[in-house]
Parts: sequence; structure tokens; C-alpha cells
Amino acid sequence: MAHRWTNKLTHNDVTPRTAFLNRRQVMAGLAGVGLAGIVKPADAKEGLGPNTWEEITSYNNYYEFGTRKDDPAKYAHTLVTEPWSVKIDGLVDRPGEYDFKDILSEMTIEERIYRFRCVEAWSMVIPWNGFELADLLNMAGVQDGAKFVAFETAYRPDEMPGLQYPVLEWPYREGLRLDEAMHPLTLIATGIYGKTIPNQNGAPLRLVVPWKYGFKSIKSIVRITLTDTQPPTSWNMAGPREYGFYSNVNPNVDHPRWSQASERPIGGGLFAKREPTLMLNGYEEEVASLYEGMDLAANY
Ligand SMILES: Nc1nc2c(c(=O)[nH]1)N[C@H]1C(S)=C(S)[C@@H](COP(=O)(O)O)O[C@H]1N2
Ligand SMILES: [Mo]
Repeated sequence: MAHRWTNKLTHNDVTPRTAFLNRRQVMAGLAGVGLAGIVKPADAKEGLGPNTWEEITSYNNYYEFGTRKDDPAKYAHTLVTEPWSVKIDGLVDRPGEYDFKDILSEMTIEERIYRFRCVEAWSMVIPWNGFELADLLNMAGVQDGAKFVAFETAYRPDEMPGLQYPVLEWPYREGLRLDEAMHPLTLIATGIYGKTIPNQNGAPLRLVVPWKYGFKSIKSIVRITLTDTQPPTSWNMAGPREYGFYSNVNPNVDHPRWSQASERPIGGGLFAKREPTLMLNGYEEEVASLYEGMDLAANY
């Protein structure tokens, strides 16, 4: 990619402090450091403020710890995230088991304030800290024949009580087309609000693909495989008609059981107004070219 994506959703309250922390994170080679001050969510210019730390870390989907929204915050502390390594294999020049700390020492941590839209039609705005997935893939050296990237979450029955229920095909699996994976918007998040990402949000590293439904953003990654064929994905296997491989946010393509035309912003209170869902979750300008000539209703 020639250009780096620049953030439209920066604001005075978050940016200076986290920029400072990011420099320290890079120097220390750490995912996060303690944040002394309280970061106030507000975005006067955009009329769109990030959700609070409390909202982002207490209303979660992480089925390995249960299917209720408050299960991950209650139970994910049992996941041991240190030490952590990520196996990178398949069509790469330098396959191997990469230690998470070694990965971090090679990456530049930045802040990205992204919209986040779950397929269930709720949404948040989240100030992530992380690095571009492309930088990690380039570190491993993507080979010519690679066309897709497959991801796997840790499978640890002793640490993940939800794995005893066959809700999905475990381990949780996701995938992207290589060009989607290499897009500068595609992030590996290691922090939120300048702090180490909490377990319930996918520690120590999780994918964030802001123009796709939230389930594509796989948590607690242990394996990344470059392949020449479209990989099987857990939600697609569970409901192929309901959850497509692409799962791009699209207000014009409804879920078979509910409308995707609008969404419920988390934090607006019980009677909060629904908001219209934006094409590609508001990132049309950046990513629409990836899908030129494709029928987005057929390729849902
Ligand atoms: N391993 C794993 N990753 C996952 C999930 C999950 O259950 N397991 N849930 C997905 C769904 S449906 C959503 S909406 C987001 C939620 O991310 P958040 O809890 O950080 O907001 O994580 C995604 N990644
Ligand atoms: Mo979701």
C-alpha cells in the first residue's frame, strides 16, 4: 500500500494523550501502559464520540466465554495471555511461531478511532491502539500464490468455559481476501484508550476490520495462515445463509431475520434513537474499490 490511512475521527481529548502513550509503547515494545488520566469521550467536530471504556469493555461478544453480553467481562480473566505466540504459516517466506513481544518490537502502534458495527445491529465507536495487519504479513513475507488469509482464535477449554457448548465450530475461525487483509484500514488491535486491550476484547491481539460486521474481527489470534483458497469461517459454517464470507456492512442487504438499514448505538440509553447504517460502515471512500464489479447482495 502506498499510503497510510489518516484518521478523521481524532479529537482533542483523546489524541494528545494517546499519542504520547503510543510513543512510549513503541519504545518499550509493550502493548499498553497504564493511563493515569481519564480520557473523556467527545467529538465535537464529527458529532460522533468514542464510547466509554466501561461500555467497550462490558458489552461484548466473545462466545468462548459465554453468549451473554456480560459473560466475557465476567469470565475472560482466566485466559492466560502471557506468554503468547502467533503461528504464521502457509504461503509465506518466513513461517514460524512468532512471540507476541517480538512482533510488537517490530510494529508501530498507532491510535485508530473506528466505527464498529455488529451484525446484530448495535454499534460503537472505539479508539483502538494497534498496527496494520499488512505490516505483520509483510514481516512474514507473503508469497505470490497467496489469495486469502485465515485466522484462528486460541482453543483452551481449561481457560474458556464457553468452549464446552457447541455454539460454533471451535476454534473460532475467520478469513479475509488478501487485498482486504493488506488494506491500510485493517488493524491488529493491542490496546484501547492507550491501555492494554482487556481479555474480553480479545487480548493480546485481535483483528479489526471496520467496514465489516463485527464477527469478522476475530479475537485472541494464535494462527494466521496464507492460502490460495477461501478458508472456512465459524459463523459462515454455523449459518451460511445468514453470515457470508464477505459480511461487509451494507444497509441495503438485510439479514434474513432482521433489517440492517439502521443500528442501535450503544450508550445512547434505553430510548436512544436508531441511526441509519452507512454503506461499508462509513468507509466507502476507502474500500469500495475492493468490490468494484461485484454484486454485494450475492456476495454478502
Ligand atoms: N474468538 C472470537 N472472536 C470474536 C467473537 C467471538 O465470539 N469469538 N465475537 C465477534 C463478534 S460477533 C463481535 S461483534 C466482536 C465484538 O468485539 P468487542 O467485544 O470487542 O466489541 O468480536 C468478534 N470476534
Ligand atoms: Mo457481532
